[in-house]
Amino acid sequence: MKLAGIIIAQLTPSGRGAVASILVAGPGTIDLVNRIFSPASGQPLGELPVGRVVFGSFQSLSDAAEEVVVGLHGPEQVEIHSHGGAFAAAAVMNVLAAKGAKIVPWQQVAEHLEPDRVVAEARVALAAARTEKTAAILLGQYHGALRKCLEEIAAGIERQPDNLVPPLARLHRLLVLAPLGEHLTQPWRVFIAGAPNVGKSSLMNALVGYQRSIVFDQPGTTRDLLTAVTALDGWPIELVDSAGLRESIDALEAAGVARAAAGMAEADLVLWVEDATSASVACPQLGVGVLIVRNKSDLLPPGVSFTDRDLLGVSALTGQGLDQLCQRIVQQLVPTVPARGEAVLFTPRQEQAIQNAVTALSAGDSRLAVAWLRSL
Ligand SMILES: Nc1nc2c(ncn2[C@@H]2O[C@H](COP(=O)(O)OP(=O)(O)OP(=O)(O)O)[C@@H](O)[C@H]2O)c(=O)[nH]1
Ligand SMILES: [Mg+2]
Repeated sequence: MKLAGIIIAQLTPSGRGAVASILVAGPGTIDLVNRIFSPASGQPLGELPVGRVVFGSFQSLSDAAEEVVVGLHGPEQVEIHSHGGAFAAAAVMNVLAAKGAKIVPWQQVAEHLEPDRVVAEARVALAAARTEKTAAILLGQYHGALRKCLEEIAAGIERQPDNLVPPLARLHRLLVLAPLGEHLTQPWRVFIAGAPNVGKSSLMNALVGYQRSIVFDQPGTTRDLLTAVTALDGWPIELVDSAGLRESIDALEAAGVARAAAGMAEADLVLWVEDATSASVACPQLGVGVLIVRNKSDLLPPGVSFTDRDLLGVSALTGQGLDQLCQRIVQQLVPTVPARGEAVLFTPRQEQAIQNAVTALSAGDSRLAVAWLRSL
């Protein structure tokens, strides 16, 4: 996309670092940087070929000279590498902004400089991927898996407008994987709920591997919602521990119970924890998936086990059954895994466009379907 003015963005994350990298791009970039950058060699940037890296000093607003390295990326694009940390980078960016350039978030730079919008979105999404597995899928999209798939479907429709079964099947497959695609950058939310004292916090701690929640032998210990992010089989998962559900006259506990009840309905999956040594407590009706977990199964007499496959016997204390529980959580959240290199939709915008293409195709409007596919 052609830029109307000069933009500046910090490419390195904020925080401590040895070097901060700042991108400057747009018409007049070289002239602007020349006005404030003095190369040690004395040769102005405009006289140097693209690809050159130049050391010199940068005149900041406080008139102090910052030492920087400038890389010439193109006729209208340079990268300035200053000392790391927020202060030095801000000094460089502020002087450029004072001369008319616009500071933008790095995500916008990706959109401006990357001609393919899907690839630009993949680049932004990649930075938010928390596991190797999710990053690998997004990397596939960055390298063109989704773009190629969309183009093949569009070309297939144009070639054979009377045979819409194969393109519809491919579009449906994209939509099947779309919920997973959205979780490549956002962990699934797994809510641990149940009656007081059944071992919800103990289960949370056992699953994350450290003492995130307070465990106590009295009911009503956990009040607020407590979260911890972990990965199960390489999929990012946010676990939420909550107050035990019961009628309480204690206003503080009642507030926690209300939060728990509201949070359950917004989760991707609820682990409904019960005490294996006591009678079951029915899980409230929810519009989300529920796994019933019978905790404290270490206290059951030897030989007693759960025959119902929908009940999972575990012990947060001994770790018994936790592997199976993790497997069931993953099966429930990720029922379909993309093949290696397969196209995956990963933003709501992409999913909406594909849904529109399916609607158009189902109504027999193949031209509109192709337009939706190429709009991405
Ligand atoms: N034997 C046994 N005891 C357990 C197990 N899990 C938890 N407990 C005990 O049960 C008691 C309650 O555990 P918590 O994890 O605090 O229970 P909770 O459901 O979070 O309780 P609230 O926050 O009060 O609702 C503690 O004394 C734990 O040590 C288990 O698997 N086996
Ligand atoms: Mg608790």
